[in-house]
Amino acid sequence: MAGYSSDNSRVKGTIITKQIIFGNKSSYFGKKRETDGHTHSWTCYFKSFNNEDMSSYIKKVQFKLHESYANPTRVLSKPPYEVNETGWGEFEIQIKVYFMDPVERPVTLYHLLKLFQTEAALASGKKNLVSEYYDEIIFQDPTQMMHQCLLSTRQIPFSKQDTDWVEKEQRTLQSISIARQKISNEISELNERLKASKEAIQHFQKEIQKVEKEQDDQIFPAVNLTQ
Ligand code: V91
Repeated sequence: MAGYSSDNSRVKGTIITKQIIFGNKSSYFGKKRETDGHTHSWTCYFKSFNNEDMSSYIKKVQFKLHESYANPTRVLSKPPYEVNETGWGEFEIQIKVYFMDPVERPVTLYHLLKLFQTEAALASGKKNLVSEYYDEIIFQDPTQMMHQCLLSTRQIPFSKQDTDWVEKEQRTLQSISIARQKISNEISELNERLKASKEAIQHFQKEIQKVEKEQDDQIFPAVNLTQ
């Protein structure tokens, strides 16, 4: 069949995996805004993990914000798939991804918007926060049309803001290694204290036995058979 407008045939035995990132970044104003009480600006986003242009196979991405927002359903039909907003609190955002092939079921993701820094991050003066998650969308036996769309993606050049995952992995592995060493040292120290305590217990048990024996001897002196 020419074209695929009415061709629902599937590419059997084919699995295509797309690596994705979704989440939000946020930044504190520094104070509560007088006009509306808003305290943070934030961006909720959906993007590829490996910087590919997803518009070849994604029709639109729908973000459903809290109903108190004006026009809570925000639809993006081209990248960047993101919503820029301001607010004062954290709530769940529904992200629904629609594909070029209408036969393909949309994928729904949920993200809890994060605005507030942890105590430690706040103390070290961090202003910007990122809360994002990795996932994979797996297309099994896609239709001819979807197969074409999935394989015709272009690479977007990396921007300065993008996370350097190789560097992040190295830093994470290093921090895990330091934590392991620290825990290992703590275990050694505790084992030494345990050993010392066991020896002290043994020492005192011997001491108790000695005192008990002395008391016993006072009541029942040993009989001298040589007399
Ligand atoms: C939370 C609504 C700015 C409640 C407890 C929020 C909407 C829903 C939120 C928000 C929950 C929009 C408006 C008029 C003025 C813990 N905005 N839910 N501003 N988290 O920030 O915060 S926050 S409507």
